[in-house]
Amino acid sequence: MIYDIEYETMPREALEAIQIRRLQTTLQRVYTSVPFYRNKFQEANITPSDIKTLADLQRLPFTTKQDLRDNYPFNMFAVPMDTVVRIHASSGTTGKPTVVGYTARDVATWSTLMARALTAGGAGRGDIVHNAYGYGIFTGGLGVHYGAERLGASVIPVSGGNTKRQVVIMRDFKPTIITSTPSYALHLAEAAEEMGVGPESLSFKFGIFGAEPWSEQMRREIERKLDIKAMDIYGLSEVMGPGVAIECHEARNGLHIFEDHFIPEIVDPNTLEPLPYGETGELVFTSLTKEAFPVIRYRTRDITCLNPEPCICGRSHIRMHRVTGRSDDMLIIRGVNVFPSQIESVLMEIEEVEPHYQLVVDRHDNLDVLSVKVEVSERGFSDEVRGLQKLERRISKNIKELLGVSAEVKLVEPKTIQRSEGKAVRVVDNRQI
Ligand code: DLL
Repeated sequence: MIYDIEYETMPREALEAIQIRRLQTTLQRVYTSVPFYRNKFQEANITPSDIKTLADLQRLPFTTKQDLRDNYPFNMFAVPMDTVVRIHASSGTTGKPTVVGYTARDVATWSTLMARALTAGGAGRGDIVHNAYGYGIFTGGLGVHYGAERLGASVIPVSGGNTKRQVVIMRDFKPTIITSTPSYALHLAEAAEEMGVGPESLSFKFGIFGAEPWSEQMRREIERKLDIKAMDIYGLSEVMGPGVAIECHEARNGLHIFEDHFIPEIVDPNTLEPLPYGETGELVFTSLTKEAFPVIRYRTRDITCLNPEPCICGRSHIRMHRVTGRSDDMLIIRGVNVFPSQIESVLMEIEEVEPHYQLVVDRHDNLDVLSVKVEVSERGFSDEVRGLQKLERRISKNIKELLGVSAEVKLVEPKTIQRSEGKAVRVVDNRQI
């Protein structure tokens, strides 16, 4: 099934005609309404009317996460606040998260694109969607929710956590579609097994998983444990939220990017030169229909490649390979985006510790576990054990409050964290995904 047959199967030429028209409208919008973009364009000596073809897009400057932070909270908005009906923010950042806004029309567009995505992932009217993405300032919960309602499915807004209750709901309400991060899906499957609720007592047909990297092996494990077909869904708050791209359940070979709303490019993350189809590099997006928060050549930092080959499902939209990594050091811990520098800034506020630390990420029972090893200063070290435990708890609480992730803090003796001659090894990621 294809939700929006006209747009999703549109021949290339017609699609590109729509893209250039929408791109020009977007450029006019940001040029007149967002000082940041106007200044950037002026520095590059470009006005929106210079962009006449899609190839001209490459003349425009890039936008980075730092640019969004510099314009915190609302200076990137292209509409007056009284037309903004929703605000989300990127998960888990200190002081300055990246804040995104939506007009009523943006929410409607997002819902439609999510309805498209859920359809591509196997859902339809009459399905019951167990939506275990977190509800709140994270875009996952509400994004999927609105899309499922738009589709005419029934949504269970179960959100993340309270796993045992989720298993009871899964058994009793008989949901047919599950949406969550892939790691939480596995955790749920195992919790169900422990409670004696095997796949034969469940009714899931399809699962639509994303918000963090996962592998083909993980897909097979989830499929086996829940007896479903699992699809990969991609998105990011800055570009919209979930529903920027999704695998179709027919081919499950690359994620279709909804190109009538977003133009993807792949660039070399070091030189920023555009790369041809098939080559792996950093994914860059320009939005074509967003009103409140348009983005021009936004550097996602996600590493992937594009495949323009036609797909057996009939959709004409280009496919991106699953995301294989990042061109920065961002970690995703239980769906929360965390930069090591943010943990560092929490540690630096604490007098009794040294700026020598290491983050260790493991996966236990399919849930990410973050430990922070940090050296106590000589002065702090002479403290008694109880004092040290108290300090660990205090640091852990600060990390939770500022970043939204739980971390087990381990204080270690001065000078025990290995020094490096080059870049310090700040992160040890033991997750096998
Ligand atoms: O994670 C939006 C989302 C919600 C996508 C639910 C899919 C499902 P952010 O919190 O802004 O938004 O995080 C965006 O998460 O740049 C990627 O690094 C990563 N990411 C998202 N989807 C995938 C995926 C949401 N399918 C960041 N595979 C992105 C790998 C993903 N990484």
